[in-house]
Amino acid sequence: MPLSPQQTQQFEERGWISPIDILSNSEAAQLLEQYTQAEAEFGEHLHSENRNNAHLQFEFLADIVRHDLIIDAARSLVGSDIVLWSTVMFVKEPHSSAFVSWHQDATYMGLEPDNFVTAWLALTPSNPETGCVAVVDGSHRNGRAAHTDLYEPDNILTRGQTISGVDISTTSNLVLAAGQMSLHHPWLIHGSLPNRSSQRRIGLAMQAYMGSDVTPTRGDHHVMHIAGAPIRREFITASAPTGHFETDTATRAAANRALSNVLYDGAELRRKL
Ligand SMILES: O=C(O)CCC(=O)C(=O)O
Repeated sequence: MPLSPQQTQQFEERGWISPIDILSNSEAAQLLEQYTQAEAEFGEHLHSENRNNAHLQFEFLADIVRHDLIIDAARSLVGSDIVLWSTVMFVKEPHSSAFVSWHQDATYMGLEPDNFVTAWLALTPSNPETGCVAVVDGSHRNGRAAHTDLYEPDNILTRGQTISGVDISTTSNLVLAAGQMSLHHPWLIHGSLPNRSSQRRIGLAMQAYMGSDVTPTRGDHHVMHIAGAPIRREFITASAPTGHFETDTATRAAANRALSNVLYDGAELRRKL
């Protein structure tokens, strides 16, 4: 179902929409079960230093990123020709100090113009206790903010890129039940606090669904086709998983290498991705 006019207006004015129902309770439980099983079986391919682009290796995640309701929502914002740039599994273990510093997604992505949107799907409840995503309402309208790379060990972001001076008392929490999704604008300032609960907080960030006018400003970009016109030649096609483990591992590894080069462009240090 496309977004309503009220939802698209909220996106324009506030930079986010939440919550949006995507999966039923039983579908969400099944997705969590599939993810947990994949972690147990293929631990080397799904852990805190290997959490990018898992949708290129695991079919159940490739199916989710092409879920009709998610595509409909993305289409309402970026148009009908859509590719997916990458995904990140944002996992916070119970009572862990992992956090995400205040940042804007578009800062390090090497893409222009900003006709793209991040979708964040909750596999487990995401709320203030579990460390949900919080946003600075309307901050996307102020353009690019200065970031400093802090590389704190508990910061989940690659370079620990941080916008200073965000007053947490003014942020809005995007509270989601498992199976619900939020959408945020590439210039919206957002982050998240540690998980103080006794359950895992797991989200799949589809980062980002891009419209047909978006082009790279630097680096190689491996993208998956989602809807409409074929992938343009400015991008490298990342095929959906084939079910052949070696092929899918290689596809994901190539995409992650290119992604790492883009995200760390100009950085003094590199962490493992
Ligand atoms: O999962 C989180 O806590 C942060 C997610 C995030 O930064 C993003 O989806 O862009």
